[in-house]
Amino acid sequence: MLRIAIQGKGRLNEETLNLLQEAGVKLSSAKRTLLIPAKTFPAELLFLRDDDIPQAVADGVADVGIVGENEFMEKQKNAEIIKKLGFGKCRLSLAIPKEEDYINLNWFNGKKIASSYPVILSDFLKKNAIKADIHTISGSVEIAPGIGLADAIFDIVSSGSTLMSNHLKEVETVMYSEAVLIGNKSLSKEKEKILNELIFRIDAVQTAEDKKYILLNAPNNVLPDIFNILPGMRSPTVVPLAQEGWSSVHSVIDEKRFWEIIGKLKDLGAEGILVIPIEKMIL
Ligand code: PRT
Ligand code: ZN
Repeated sequence: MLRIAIQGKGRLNEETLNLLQEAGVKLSSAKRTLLIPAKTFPAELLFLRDDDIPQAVADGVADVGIVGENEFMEKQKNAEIIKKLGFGKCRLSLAIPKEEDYINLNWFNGKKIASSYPVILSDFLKKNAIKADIHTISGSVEIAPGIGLADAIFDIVSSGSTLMSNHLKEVETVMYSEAVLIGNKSLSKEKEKILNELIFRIDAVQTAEDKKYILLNAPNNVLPDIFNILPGMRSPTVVPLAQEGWSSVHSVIDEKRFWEIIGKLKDLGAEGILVIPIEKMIL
């Protein structure tokens, strides 16, 4: 049995549950108690505040956890990052009042900076030989300069709209973050085996996410050109159509190259193009 610590409420909760569900780790009960066994996988989910997840994993209260990389870095606990998960993306940045002139980091010398991430911030300041006063607060950091509590802030930024509505501007990005799977450093052989199965499944979900299955009809004389555009996993599948001289081609394409590929296929005379999402993909 593998115990997985996840955020009970908050920004990462829903996407974490979605990812686990797509990986076949479904909950046996919809009721939100602290600990819920999974129905179809030898795991149980422990719902915690994100702040407590790194410690729980380091101490072995949980075997693995899903938490923001920022929170993991801040807490400095003895666990390891196993995998980046591609959601909960944000950055940790320094921001100052909009009207201030800013040339470089020296602006922060002698200033007071409000933050919920004092460890990451002091490490960054030390590396850059800046001497500033860190004022640690646990929430509503962005209002600190406006009420005279600090000269600047160091906080999570996503779209930037919170900074804007508090008349602040982002001047330095210190780290990029996303949700990560972290693990205890000394798992038993049995738990390691379950974890490897979980990683395999998460990989299959993630690989499928940026791929599409494509089907199209094309005249046989343009097939070689179409194969050049559609490499497929090994090579495309080709099925002859009832209509003489035509084939149906099936393949997998990268979401990123989608519009470029579709345009080229149309130019080559492909017809009846179908594009279908892929749920899982095992390479
Ligand atoms: O209750 P618990 O302690 O579990 O949760 P929490 O309130 O401490 O954390 P929560 O749920 O707010 O965030 C969990 C994690 O989500 C963070 O540690 C980040 O890794 C990640 N994340 C991703 C974010 C954001 N994006 C985000 N935009 N966390 C917070 N924000 C906040 C930010 O603090 C700021 O107030 O959103 C505001 C900025 O957003 P923009 O879009 O206006 O720039
Ligand atoms: Zn928290």
